[in-house]
Amino acid sequence: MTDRIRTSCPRDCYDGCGIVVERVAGRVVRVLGDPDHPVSRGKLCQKCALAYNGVWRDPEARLQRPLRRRGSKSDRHFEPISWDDALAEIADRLERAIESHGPESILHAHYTGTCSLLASEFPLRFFHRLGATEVEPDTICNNAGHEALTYVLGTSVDGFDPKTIVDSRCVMVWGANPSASAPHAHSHWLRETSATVIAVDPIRHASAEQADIHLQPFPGTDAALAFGMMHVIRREGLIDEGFIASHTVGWQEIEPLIEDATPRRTEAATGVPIAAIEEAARCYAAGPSLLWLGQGLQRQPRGGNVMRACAVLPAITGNLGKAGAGICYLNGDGPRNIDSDYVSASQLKRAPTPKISHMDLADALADPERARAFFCWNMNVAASAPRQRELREALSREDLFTVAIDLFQTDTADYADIVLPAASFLEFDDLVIPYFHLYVSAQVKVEDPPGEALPNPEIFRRLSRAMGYPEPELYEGDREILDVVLSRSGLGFDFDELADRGTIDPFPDPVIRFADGKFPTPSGRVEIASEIAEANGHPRVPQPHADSRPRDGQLRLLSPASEWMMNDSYGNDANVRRKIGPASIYLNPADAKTLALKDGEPAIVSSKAGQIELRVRCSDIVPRGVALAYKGRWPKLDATTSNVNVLNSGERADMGESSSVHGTIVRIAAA
Ligand SMILES: Nc1nc2c(c(=O)[nH]1)N[C@H]1C(S)=C(S)[C@@H](COP(=O)(O)OP(=O)(O)OC[C@H]3O[C@@H](n4cnc5c(=O)[nH]c(N)nc54)[C@H](O)[C@@H]3O)O[C@H]1N2
Ligand SMILES: Nc1nc2c(c(=O)[nH]1)N[C@H]1C(S)=C(S)[C@@H](COP(=O)(O)OP(=O)(O)OC[C@H]3O[C@@H](n4cnc5c(=O)[nH]c(N)nc54)[C@H](O)[C@@H]3O)O[C@H]1N2
Ligand SMILES: [Mo]
Repeated sequence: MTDRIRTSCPRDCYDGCGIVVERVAGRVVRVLGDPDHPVSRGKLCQKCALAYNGVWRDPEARLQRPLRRRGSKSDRHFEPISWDDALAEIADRLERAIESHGPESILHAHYTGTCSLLASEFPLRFFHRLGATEVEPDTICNNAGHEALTYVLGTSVDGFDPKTIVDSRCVMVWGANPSASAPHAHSHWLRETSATVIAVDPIRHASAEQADIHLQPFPGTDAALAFGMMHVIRREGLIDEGFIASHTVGWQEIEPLIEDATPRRTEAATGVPIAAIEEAARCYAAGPSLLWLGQGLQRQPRGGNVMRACAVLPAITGNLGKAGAGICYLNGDGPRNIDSDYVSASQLKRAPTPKISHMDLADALADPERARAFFCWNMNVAASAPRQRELREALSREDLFTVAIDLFQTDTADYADIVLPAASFLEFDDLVIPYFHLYVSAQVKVEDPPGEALPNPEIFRRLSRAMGYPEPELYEGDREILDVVLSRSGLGFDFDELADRGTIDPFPDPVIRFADGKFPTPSGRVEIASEIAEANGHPRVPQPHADSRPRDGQLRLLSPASEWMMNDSYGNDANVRRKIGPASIYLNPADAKTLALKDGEPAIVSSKAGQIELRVRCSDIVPRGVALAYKGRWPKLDATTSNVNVLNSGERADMGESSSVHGTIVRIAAA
């Protein structure tokens, strides 16, 4: 007998697809896109279709039992142990670390390996109670953008409702690549609109190719480009003076900088032709216009400044607070009223949580005084974090007690003392709160986890018990939490109804952000000039800065999302590996020629952080001076036992202690 169950994809992806799982006699046979879901429309993206019908459901590939390391870290030898033994050993080692060096000597790194609510937030209850040092999650991804947009708008998580596109005349996608990172937005939302689509990206990826206008700035020059567009807008009388007067502060302070940002200077700084700057500026200013600021955009040495500069565009053209207009970075819980703070129970903290940046993880873990124990969950730092070589050395410390919690034996798990097997999203109930569309979705259990694997929340309830903690919050059941969250949201449905429908759209009419003209900044207005930014050591207003081009035959390396991988989550799927082929670096044919590199041949790519051998691929989607190598490969599955992050020096962006990985400068020579 075949039955079909609705559930939802909890990956860190803009799309947030609805899923239908087909079971025969209670056994899952296929994982498909939900035909009734407004985003997936019956189709999963190609990578999830492969992985969810491949390695994610392959019990042989999955971790099934807790493991304990035998021998030294370099041996990578593990033996199964019982949950009780694993938990007892962890508790004992944590107690010893607390006694000798305090709870802050226990570090934990986590990110968005799964974004479902309980699996990502509930474990924080344990770490809050413990008093562990948190490796600030967003520093690996998007924290510069969060800080920057908060200066300007007072929030970085109240983006436009994608539904409002019906009233838009222009959609500008700046530094995001939906064709990889939001495949359904690429093939439906952007393809079906009658609005003019402008893509701003150094790479001519499929979304840029499909756009009406593609501006191709050199990486790290976007602030100069935004100023150049503002120059044209002001020169042509297209600014919205009423909006500026009543809803912004700092216009006079930025005007002289805009005056100076002539199209000629902008072209010289960014490489974007004057005619294209003018065409895009006119189209955007006429509006109503949407501005989607990607996360790739801010992974730059001056990424915070870039985001602030771009965020001035909607403010001076009145493209805020009305239908068809707005700016989107990410959407938080926002109007859905999801109380994620309740799920993470910050009241369990006994002192403010000590935090470090991912940019400092390798140094912190290398230091026996700072780090006695390390937990890595929902994350595979040995693949995704900067300074891969130093990080691996630090993880090799025999006296660093390490716990990895994952579905798979990742590169990070290879360094663990104890590996705990986690259940996948198909194996427990949870909530999915997508971060682009304003829907609410159910993650529904369709089968039991393999072997003894457990969902994250249950793992952390057991850890709390092993530590002997008395606080009842640490033991609250999943269903109870889901009920409380949904009832507090006031959205009018419970988990059973949501599970039945898969996804509910609580807002049939597009939500218009800032419709009341109020912004959660100190002045209540859009802060083009920000006193808080100034107090934090930044210029009062964004600057028309452009990074200089690499010299002496060096190139700027971009390592964004691949259409076939989901960060590093699918790097171990055999079919995904076939699609991505050997580890490669894409270059403009003219650069390859200058550097005497041949298509298909190996090259040594080096940066100040390290080096790696990659296969050269010539492609004219990459502009001159730029190199492209996708993130997400599993180091141990390649002959180099490393990936592109061996080149990432971990230098910080200008804000948020955040990654500037797209600012990496490399030299390439034939192997
Ligand atoms: N060079 C370069 N590096 C980058 C980036 C870049 O642009 N360039 N981007 C950065 C960005 S934006 C990000 S977000 C990071 C992402 O880096 P990571 O967070 O390391 O990658 P993910 O693939 O999201 O998730 C990691 C792990 O979570 C596990 N997982 C999935 N579901 C569960 C679960 O339910 N429980 C548990 N315990 N584990 C689970 C997966 O099996 C996977 O091993 O990488 C960063 N690294
Ligand atoms: N298939 C797939 N989807 C994913 C992910 C994945 O790994 N694979 N990862 C998920 C995660 S964690 C995140 S954070 C998002 C990220 O998704 P996006 O927001 O799309 O960000 P990136 O993929 O890092 O980069 C997007 C684009 O930014 C461009 N870019 C780089 N530097 C600059 C610059 O200086 N200026 C401009 N204008 N553009 C620049 C890159 O060329 C790239 O095309 O995607 C999510 N979705
Ligand atoms: Mo990310």
